[in-house]
Amino acid sequence: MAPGQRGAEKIVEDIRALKIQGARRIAKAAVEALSLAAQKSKAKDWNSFYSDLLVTADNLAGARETEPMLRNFLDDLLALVRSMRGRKISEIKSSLASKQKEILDSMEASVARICYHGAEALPEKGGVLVHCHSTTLMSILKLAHKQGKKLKVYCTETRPRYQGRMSAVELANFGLDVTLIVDSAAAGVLASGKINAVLLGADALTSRGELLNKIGSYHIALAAKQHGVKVYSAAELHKYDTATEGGREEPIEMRDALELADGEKMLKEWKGAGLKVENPAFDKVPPNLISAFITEEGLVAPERLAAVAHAAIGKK
Ligand code: RUB
Repeated sequence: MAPGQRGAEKIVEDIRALKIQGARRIAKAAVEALSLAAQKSKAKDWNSFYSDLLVTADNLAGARETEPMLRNFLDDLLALVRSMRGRKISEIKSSLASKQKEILDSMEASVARICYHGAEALPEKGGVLVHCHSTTLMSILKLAHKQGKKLKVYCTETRPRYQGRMSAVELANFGLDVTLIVDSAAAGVLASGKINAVLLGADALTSRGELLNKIGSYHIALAAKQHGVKVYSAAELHKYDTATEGGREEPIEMRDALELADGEKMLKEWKGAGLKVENPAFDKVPPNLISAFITEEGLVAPERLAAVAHAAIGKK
């Protein structure tokens, strides 16, 4: 293992083992891991330095499949190294450290703008339905609360890993009025007329204006459409996957069957009975169910997403 790899490997492992969750946290950790591998590398020439970084970048990209923001930022860092071929390794390391800071600062600036636009999109008072745990959504709702908006937030549990409980507790501790519901209650709550807006996060955005977010997002968006409730997805434009421009489908990560069972014993019994388990981590929500993406550039309709995102992340 190349020096510096161990720290980076630990981050890769934590991302893979879901100790680090949510697109923004994953992307930040990946940037940190690649920078760590770079700073600790003992490579004396450009070729070995670059191949050290490629190994770490590949491992990071493979750790979570449905995370274009992670891949976009790693690409930015690797492009910088390529542009400095022939320069001293110490100079490249120092430029990488500045780039890392620039990326992290730009993420904070983007989220601040998303919060502003997101809070503005919410009503002065009314119900908001939230699914999963998204740091972006937490910040929007906290800002709206600080602005004095009287929101009643409904959080789904978000099976199978219950990230929705985290959202519910975090928002209640912040002073918001929060109600926790099981995932399958979402359609009924939307039908009851209590909800004015659905707020979803995002793991990936595609050139067709689709949204990939935690499993369960699709049925919530369908029910919202049925009951005339607006669906917003709050997302930095770096979550856009340029690879989908060529027609490629965004991959959906499949998770361990064990997440559905109460332990190994139950899973073994299921297997013995010939039962199959499917556990996709994300849903793909089609553009006609999304009212707008709340981005750092303001509210963007799904049909404009590709143009706005492509220009913002500056990829050919
Ligand atoms: C988390 C999830 C979140 C997005 C957005 O899924 O679906 O809604 O990642 O989060 P998982 P953020 O727990 O499987 O990673 O706004 O923090 O980027």
